[in-house]
Amino acid sequence: MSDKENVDNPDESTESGVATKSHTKTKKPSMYKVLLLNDDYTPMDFVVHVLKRFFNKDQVEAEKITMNVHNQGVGLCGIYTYEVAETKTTHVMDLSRRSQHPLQCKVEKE
Ligand code: TYC
Repeated sequence: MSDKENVDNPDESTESGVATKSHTKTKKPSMYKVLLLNDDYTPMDFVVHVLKRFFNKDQVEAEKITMNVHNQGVGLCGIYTYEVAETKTTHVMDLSRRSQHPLQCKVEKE
């Protein structure tokens, strides 16, 4: 807490006695995990494509995450602020539905 105080007036020795704003809000936003869930029907290649397109993974990383989901039932795509996590999840679910794959994606508070 103390390291977040007086960030707009770091040198208190120069204080004039006139009140200035001394407490800047620096609260970090809550972060949210985007998770992919396994199913028996979505092709591996589609999952890899989703991870590259929406989560900026390269081929090798996308294949690793896909196998992780396939073997463990769930896998981490990334950790984002709430709006970014929800938007990415919506994009994944939209493309999955339009492609007629049952792939599920969900947001979980970190
Ligand atoms: N289990 C799927 C299959 O065998 C592959 C798959 C991987 C599906 C990851 C969903 O999130 C997923 N074709």
